[in-house]
Amino acid sequence: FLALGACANFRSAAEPATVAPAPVEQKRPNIIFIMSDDHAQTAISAYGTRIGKIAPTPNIDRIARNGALFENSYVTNSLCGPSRATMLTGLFSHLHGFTKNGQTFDNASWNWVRALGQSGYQTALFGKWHLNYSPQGSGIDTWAVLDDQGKYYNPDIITPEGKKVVEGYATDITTDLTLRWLNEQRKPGQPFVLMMHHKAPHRNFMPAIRHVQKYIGTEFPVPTNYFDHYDGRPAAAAQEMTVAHDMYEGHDLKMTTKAGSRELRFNPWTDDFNRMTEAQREAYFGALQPGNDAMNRANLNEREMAIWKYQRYMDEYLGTVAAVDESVGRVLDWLEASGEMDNTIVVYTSDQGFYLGEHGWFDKRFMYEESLRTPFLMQYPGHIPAGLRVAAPIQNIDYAATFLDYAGLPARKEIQGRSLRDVADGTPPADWRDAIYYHYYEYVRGPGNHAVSAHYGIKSDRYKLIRFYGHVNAWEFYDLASDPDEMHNRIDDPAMQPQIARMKRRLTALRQKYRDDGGPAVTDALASPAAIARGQR
Ligand code: SGN
Ligand code: CA
Repeated sequence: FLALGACANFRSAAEPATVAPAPVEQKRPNIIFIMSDDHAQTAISAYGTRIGKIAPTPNIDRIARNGALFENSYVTNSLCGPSRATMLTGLFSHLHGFTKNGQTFDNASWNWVRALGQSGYQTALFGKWHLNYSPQGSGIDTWAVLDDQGKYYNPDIITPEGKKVVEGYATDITTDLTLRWLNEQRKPGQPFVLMMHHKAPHRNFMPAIRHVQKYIGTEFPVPTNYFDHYDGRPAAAAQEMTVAHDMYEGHDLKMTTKAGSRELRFNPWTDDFNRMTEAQREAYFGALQPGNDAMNRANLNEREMAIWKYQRYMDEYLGTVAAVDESVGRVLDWLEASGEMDNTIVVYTSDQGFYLGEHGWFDKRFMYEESLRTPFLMQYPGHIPAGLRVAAPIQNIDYAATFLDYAGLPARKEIQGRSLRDVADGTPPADWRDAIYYHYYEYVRGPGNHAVSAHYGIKSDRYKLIRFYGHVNAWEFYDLASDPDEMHNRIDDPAMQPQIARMKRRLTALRQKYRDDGGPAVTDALASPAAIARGQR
């Protein structure tokens, strides 16, 4: 299409009648970038995880069958806004400037979607944005986004025309907008970037009516470290994110005050339920009532209650994942039916991982495995081998470079990540990274936040070294080969000192490579006043 256009422009009257045929131009692939919010790898069956076996995600798994599953996919800062800004720009948080939620992303910043748009792609975004009020000015042609974090039921949707309530369930509304764009607004024949970004399964974990009952009665295995005491791990001990004590019993777990009642326990943000229609409320809370009544009658002790909450958490979290999985299925079905499958890259990812009871937690933020990891699956038939499992460590700084590469655009030197193209071909370059760098900044106590101290660190194929600073000042060191659940901080273990020294040197080198001088230097003594002052800035 582009080649023909170019020919037509250059043809002049003086040109001879016989023109050598233009070289066949490689068709530029469409890109469908699907992202959910807080979807743990542990809740995707293609990852072969304990939860995935019980609550399968057959449609997300289709992407792994058609293409590649990235076994070692990580974020750079396990929080929504920073992660999204990183995906758009290919930069670590300190360089795009969005280090904590609530900061403002400058929509005028360079982003890969605008770059593809300027090169002839149509671009569209539906669902969660959460970088600021709207994508206005970001260079995305067509968009309709959830307001702020987004509501599960009857959400406010922001478009260039303003904000209005749309009746229905957020995941379905986002999918409907996506399919309507594909069917009615897209210009066939022109490549496109389409972003479908779900709110689910983010807190407060509300499944669609059709899925509220889906996992009730299923017994999920309680993680072996659910009753973690955080011995030797002061930062882990200082958090406020346990399922047992920090989840809001009304808002998150929809627990009632007594048998026979629909009155909710602690529920500070009433709008989530008040905005439901009477029919939605009846169906939703009606489905939960037998479980709530039984719990209220059972007079559970503390340990039993902690386990009851874990089971309710899984019912609700995985219930919301069910609609996300259906959504992915609808988009893949569309690709099959439209004949666009072979010319489309489909990515499924999340803005970060999430704790599903490991260490007793929900939420994310920490550099521990479950929230450092994020799902990443990518298909491109004929280009990415079907069923490939990629072991090379990747990070969300890589996405921008990847899409530029697949779209045939020049690499952008400012980008800190690398194109995944060779990795996804099954032939990772010899100089691919062998360790990843991470930096988390947001320390906030109080309702809805989780009091996780700022920290940075390095993960190699075997070891993880973390420096907490600001609120808690501490080093942690894990040997993931012998301690995959990160229960034993070996920082003071004499046998580990040579490894720790080596990892500190590698960490310093990564901080230099990524130009991050935020927080204390690796060599700063733990409690030095200068280090603490730097950590707090
Ligand atoms: C809200 C949640 C927190 C969550 C943050 C960040 N509280 O504040 O539990 O950590 O979002 O999530 S809530 O009670 O308001 O749901 S993020 O995905 O946007 O980073
Ligand atoms: Ca998130």
